[in-house]
Amino acid sequence: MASKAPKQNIDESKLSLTKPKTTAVGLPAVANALKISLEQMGPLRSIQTLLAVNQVDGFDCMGCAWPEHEKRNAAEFCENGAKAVAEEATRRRVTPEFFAKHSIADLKTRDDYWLGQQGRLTHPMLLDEGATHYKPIAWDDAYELIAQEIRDMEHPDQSVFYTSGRTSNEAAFAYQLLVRGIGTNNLPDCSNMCHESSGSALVETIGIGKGSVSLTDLETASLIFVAGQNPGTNHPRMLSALEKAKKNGAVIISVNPLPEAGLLRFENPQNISGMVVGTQLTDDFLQIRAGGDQALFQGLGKYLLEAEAQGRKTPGLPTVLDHEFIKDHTVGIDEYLRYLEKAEWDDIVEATGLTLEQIKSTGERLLASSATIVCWAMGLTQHKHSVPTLRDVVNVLLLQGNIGKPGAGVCPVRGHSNVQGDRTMGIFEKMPESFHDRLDHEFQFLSPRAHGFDTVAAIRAMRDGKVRVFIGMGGNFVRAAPDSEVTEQALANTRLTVQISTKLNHSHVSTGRRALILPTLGRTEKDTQRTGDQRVTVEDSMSAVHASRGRLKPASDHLHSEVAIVCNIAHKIFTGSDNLPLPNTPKADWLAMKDDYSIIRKHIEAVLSGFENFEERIQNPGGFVLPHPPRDARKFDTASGKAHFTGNELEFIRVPAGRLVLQTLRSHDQYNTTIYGKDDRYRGIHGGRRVVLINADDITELGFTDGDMVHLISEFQGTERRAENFRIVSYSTPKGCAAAYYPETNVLVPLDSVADTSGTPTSKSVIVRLERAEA
Ligand SMILES: Nc1nc2c(c(=O)[nH]1)N[C@H]1C(S)=C(S)[C@@H](COP(=O)(O)OP(=O)(O)OC[C@H]3O[C@@H](n4cnc5c(=O)[nH]c(N)nc54)[C@H](O)[C@@H]3O)O[C@H]1N2
Ligand SMILES: Nc1nc2c(c(=O)[nH]1)N[C@H]1C(S)=C(S)[C@@H](COP(=O)(O)OP(=O)(O)OC[C@H]3O[C@@H](n4cnc5c(=O)[nH]c(N)nc54)[C@H](O)[C@@H]3O)O[C@H]1N2
Ligand SMILES: [Mo]
Repeated sequence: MASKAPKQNIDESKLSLTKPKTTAVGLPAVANALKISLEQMGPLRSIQTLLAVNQVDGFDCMGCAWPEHEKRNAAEFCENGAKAVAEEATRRRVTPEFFAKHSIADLKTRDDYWLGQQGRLTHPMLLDEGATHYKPIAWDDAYELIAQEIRDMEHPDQSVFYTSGRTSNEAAFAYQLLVRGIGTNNLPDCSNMCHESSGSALVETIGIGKGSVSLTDLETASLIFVAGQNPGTNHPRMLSALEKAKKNGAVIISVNPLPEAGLLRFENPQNISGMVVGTQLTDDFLQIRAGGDQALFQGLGKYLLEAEAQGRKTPGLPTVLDHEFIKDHTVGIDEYLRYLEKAEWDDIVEATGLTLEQIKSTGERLLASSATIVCWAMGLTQHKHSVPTLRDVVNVLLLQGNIGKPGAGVCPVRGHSNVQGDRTMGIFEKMPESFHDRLDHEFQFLSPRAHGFDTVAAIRAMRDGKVRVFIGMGGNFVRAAPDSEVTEQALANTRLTVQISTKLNHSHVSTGRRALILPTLGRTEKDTQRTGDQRVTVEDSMSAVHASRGRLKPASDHLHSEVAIVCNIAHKIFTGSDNLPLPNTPKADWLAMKDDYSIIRKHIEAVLSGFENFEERIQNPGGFVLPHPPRDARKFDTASGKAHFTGNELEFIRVPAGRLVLQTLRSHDQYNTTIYGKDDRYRGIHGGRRVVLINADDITELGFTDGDMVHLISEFQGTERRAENFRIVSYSTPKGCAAAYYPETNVLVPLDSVADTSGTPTSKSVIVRLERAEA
């Protein structure tokens, strides 16, 4: 039997600490995954469900976007994938009776853990203007209400359509068509807060915003950087790939302010010998200061040039630099070299907090490598200077010809399981003209060309009263976005908020004047429409597209699929019998698309290149891999047709005296804003989340001791934001660099503090001071 959901918020007074771990996974992970699965699903459902994860003809794990191998293990899942699945396949339910019992005021006092643990949403619900409780509403009435609000708008840009990254390709494609049919490009998504900096830097330099490596490349690389990423928690299956790479002789360098367990050592629970021995994954750990990565890569570029001047060689090349590649396939090296010359070693050392010897020996690693891959995640994308940082990563790879070569390339490791696919489908506030042209041609209408709002712009527009309707396709906007109080007020300024969700979260209680909850199917569930059982498709971090089919009976008989919800809304708006048709409506048969998702796939095939014979190719168990010109043929879809070296001014964070730079990160027991449990096992934190990890010397210098309770005050351009009652934990992190969990600390991230070019909130560099909390 599934256990009862918690009755209380997390009791932070129960917090306890143990020594941080240096090894990830192994038997404790399996035990922990099973414990959570049994609690949520009971024994039979646990086994049935977990065995179907990532299997051919099973469903795609929603834990992360890491790719599957063609030859799959019987149990192709990891501890945190199992937890993500258990959260969705839980037997607990949030019913109309639940909403009758709990007022909005009551629900607002609950924490993310409590809300998420209540279970799956079962019925569409309406919170009417001025009401204290959600009440059930019929699906048709809910669709009518949305259509009415949209048709009442004075301008299409008064609506905002958010997407989180779990939505299938089919739902995403239909959704963007609905939105563009209404006449706006206001399509902010979680990517704006996540890998947008990667996309910005990669499109500009190599002509495509996606990673250029395959699993085989990773397993055959000779040098792998893992920078700004905690795969032991967030991409555990990546550890198996790193283990293989290691066995094949790769050198692995971890670049991180924190000594993350999974990066150091790994015990593979799916490999019996591994359980006994374990693998030392990291050869060199560079404990870098927050925001020091651009300096590191500039230093590495300088080192390669010095080695070139000394007449040294990269394995397989006559020189250090790959001159043939540089001449045939790149432009802009002179500009890059000018900036490298300007960068001073003293600044590089200060910015990184590393020694010159560490940087030089990393340079030696590059000189010894015939094929280098750089992997990264949020530690590199959520700083003010993230885009230049990633441009400098690309620069270093280009020098030795490490793009479009086996075992080499860029590897931005995506978060949500279909965030990359959603972008391919057109979930983007500024899609290229070529996409619009093909969309218009397929649906015989004129899609709007003016760029829409990204996440931060959408919050500003709502704050300023310019938005009437907010629709969230999954996700938890109010908690994921920066500046929580501002975002909450922004949503309150709208006339209607609609959340299409599987589970209860704070976005259901931070509403506009009226609010709807539209409960939807999850990926584990059977999706039956008029023409029979449907499958959907997803794209992983390495551009492989494949089918996903749920097997479980839906959590309630009243759920509509995401595709059905989109098509029903569109049908009401564009063709509803009581309404006059809008001018310039896409010619699409929304009801047919809802009945048979292969019709949507036909449209996708017509609009997007790379999807030829879509339906046929997803019969293949592994699906198919989308074209990637730099990877496949060293072709670059940039203005010059070549890869671009770029010149970037060296930037780094200068922390004011008496302050710390705070990064907001994930614990082991959470999925973004969903809190699975109270522990961060690898970091030795148990039973609570309101902790701030600080370097021991900083604690003393700031006049505190380990265990003190403090308030965190963020300082930005003369404004202050507060998050109260955090316990100081003395932790191995560079001086000046602190860490605390998201989303508790989102209240500290200023809305206007965003990365240049990409607009991503600077969630990994918030300047804070500490204030003693009264005991
Ligand atoms: N179990 C689980 N899996 C997940 C998620 C989850 O919440 N839970 N979330 C999913 C999503 S959406 C995403 S985007 C990914 C996130 O995956 P990660 O990016 O691994 O997630 P974070 O916890 O934000 O960790 C950031 C890492 O970067 C390091 N870091 C911080 N600042 C810097 C810096 O300036 N330089 C360097 N070199 N390192 C730095 C931090 O110490 C930390 O190790 O995971 C996905 N998978
Ligand atoms: N301070 C700080 N803020 C951050 C970050 C950070 O590192 N620090 N990370 C950022 C990143 S990388 C990301 S990606 C965003 C994440 O932002 P979001 O994607 O908006 O947040 P999630 O917590 O993943 O969303 C969880 C909710 O999604 C719904 N859901 C789950 N599965 C499904 C499904 O299959 N269909 C539908 N329709 N709904 C579903 C459930 O109701 C659940 O409550 O947060 C960002 N915010
Ligand atoms: Mo993400």
